[in-house]
Amino acid sequence: MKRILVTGSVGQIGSELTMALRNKYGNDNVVAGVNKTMPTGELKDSGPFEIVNCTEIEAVNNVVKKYEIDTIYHLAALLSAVAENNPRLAWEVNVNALVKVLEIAREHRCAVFTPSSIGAFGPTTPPDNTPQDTLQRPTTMYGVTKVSGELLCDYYYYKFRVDTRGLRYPGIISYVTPPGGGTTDYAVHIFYEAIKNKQYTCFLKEGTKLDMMYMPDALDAAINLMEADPGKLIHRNAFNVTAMSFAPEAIEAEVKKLIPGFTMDYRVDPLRQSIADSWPNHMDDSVARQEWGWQPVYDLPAMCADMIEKLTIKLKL
Ligand code: AKB
Repeated sequence: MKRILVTGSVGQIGSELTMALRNKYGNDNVVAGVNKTMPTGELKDSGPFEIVNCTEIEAVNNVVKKYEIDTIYHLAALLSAVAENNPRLAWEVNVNALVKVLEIAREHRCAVFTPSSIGAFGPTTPPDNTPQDTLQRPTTMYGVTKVSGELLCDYYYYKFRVDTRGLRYPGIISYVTPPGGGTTDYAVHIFYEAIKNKQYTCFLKEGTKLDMMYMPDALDAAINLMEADPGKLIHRNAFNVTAMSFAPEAIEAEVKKLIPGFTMDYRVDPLRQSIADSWPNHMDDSVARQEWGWQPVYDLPAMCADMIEKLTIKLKL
């Protein structure tokens, strides 16, 4: 049985991925790595957790040794808008901490999962059907850290044979833990406001098309990639993966069908709009489909229906 450490385990993806991994591999085999925010509820009660600041190599080393970890899902990272407001911290967390995790993985022969993002692309990348292997000149600090992370993971595989694997995630939509400071967060906020107030003011402008994915698919993608036959992986790190691509008006129309009377207007946030404008409209994820069988379940209508059902229960409305 695998022995897993999840860093960033109280974050948007980490909180749900830790639980999915505990369900699959056993509660005691999955350690929730936390930094400043302590876990609560099921995440805290269902299995071990440890305070591990990934910028401190000894902290990571101690947890890996204590639990005999063989696989690290390294999710501790700053999202795009936060990174743009604090580029030095973004480099420290998104790159320097990753190097430390990779060094520990090299020493203890751990496999490492690291998420990249659509943010690894830039304005000169082909925006439609963005190929797996293409031009990457991001203009955000977030993007610079994500490209660096992709290259570092490739390097540790080729040079030291560390089993590194990764995905370029699109915006992730979930009703469990809200995202913190991303450019795609509007596609989560819209549901909270639609259910509570039947009104939402969107911070990206009409026509801003971006790739998105519902959380169950994002969790399956990470776990299935880590379970994939290594002999079939040519790319290893930074697979394009997407499940849907839409602009704000398309999700508005879908939400309206389920919550009659819902309205949306726009107040554009210049920072997040400029970040979104530098990202692709829609990635080609056929390489992930070929190499390890990537196949999302949720499209826009299915995601909206499930979000509204689950969030209404969560908000007790
Ligand atoms: C963000 O908006 O920063 C993230 C991402 C697409 O990487 N959700």
